[in-house]
Amino acid sequence: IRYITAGESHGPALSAIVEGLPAGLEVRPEDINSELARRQQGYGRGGRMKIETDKARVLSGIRFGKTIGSPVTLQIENRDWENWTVNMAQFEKPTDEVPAITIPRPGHADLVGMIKYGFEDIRPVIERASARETAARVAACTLSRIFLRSLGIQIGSYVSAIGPSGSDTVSAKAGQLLTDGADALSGNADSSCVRMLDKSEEEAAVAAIDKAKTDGDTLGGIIDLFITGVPMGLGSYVQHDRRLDAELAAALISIQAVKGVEIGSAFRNARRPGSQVHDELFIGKVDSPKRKTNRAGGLEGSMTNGEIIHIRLAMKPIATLMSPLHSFDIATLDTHLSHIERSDTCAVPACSVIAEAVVAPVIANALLLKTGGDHMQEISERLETYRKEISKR
Ligand code: EPS
Repeated sequence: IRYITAGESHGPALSAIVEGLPAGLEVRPEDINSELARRQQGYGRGGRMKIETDKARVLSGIRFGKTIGSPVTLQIENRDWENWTVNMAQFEKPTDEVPAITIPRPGHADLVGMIKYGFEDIRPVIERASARETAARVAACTLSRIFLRSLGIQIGSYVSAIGPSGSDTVSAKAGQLLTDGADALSGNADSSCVRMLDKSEEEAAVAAIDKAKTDGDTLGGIIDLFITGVPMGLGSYVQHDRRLDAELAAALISIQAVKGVEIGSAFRNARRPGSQVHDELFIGKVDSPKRKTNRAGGLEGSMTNGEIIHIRLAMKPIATLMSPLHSFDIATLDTHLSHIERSDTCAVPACSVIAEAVVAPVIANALLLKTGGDHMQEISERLETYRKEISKR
């Protein structure tokens, strides 16, 4: 399964083409649109989310509610486009001069992007570097997520820290919720405006976001992501490009503003002796291997080991500050405070929804490499056979 997105933040629409989905997968528009709605949520979002109500239009690849094996085309209209038809005109030259943006924002793609692509105006960089692109990614990746869910594999997350608020350890509540699958965890997190599990941490996060907004500042945070129901043996240690931990990390780092990925408790593990790190093996009730800890995050030798996959992500604060940082005007070379573009104070809750989405095609591909198959029935039969086989060992 591969996918590609297109679209500018203030262009007419965002699009995605998803190729390689098996035939016979049941898809309902609401399954995609509910994920798009989740991506728009979160305390600390800016004005854009009041304008948009993202919905994906399916232009190919689905017939009578099921995939047909051919590429799926998805399109999400940008409602804000009607306010940008002059500034973002594709062919007509505007009658009045559209002022160029020439003061790059530190931490954004602006400076390098304009030099690299030879622009005298930062606008084209802003348009495509914008995290608005993740709406198309969520729509595209949700198809893989639906595929996985139909095979008993669920992806969920919660926000463990926003700025100074929150915690550094996995919440005990998350552990309890995960026994019912990762959907239960995400469902619970969705009831919080910052997707946190602890009410007092939520209050601290809301207060921190309010303060950042008043200060014209922004806040990043930490997200804990889990995948449940994954059989052991996906991925491989035999070649660098088949290592599943590497592929998961790459998918997550590709999300705008995600700067760190930790598998299991990797950073804490690094400071402890091996005897306190590795998850000891025991024989379980049905003679299958069991671990009492999961510090490896469900991945050993770059393969799934049958435990819950656990990944932690660090999102940096958004680079557009309403109290701007020091920069310079690239046209005049005068020092100047950086450009202000409408933005969010905090988008960590949205980022957690995006993270849930982008790992789905990675796991789906690893699963399809194991089972093969072009339609849902043969894939689910083969997976069932494989699950039975490994449960005997
Ligand atoms: C976003 C849409 C953008 C920003 C945000 C994410 O909309 P606009 O550029 O029209 O305000 O709100 O993008 C950024 C924070 C960024 O740095 O690009 C969205 O749909 O998620």
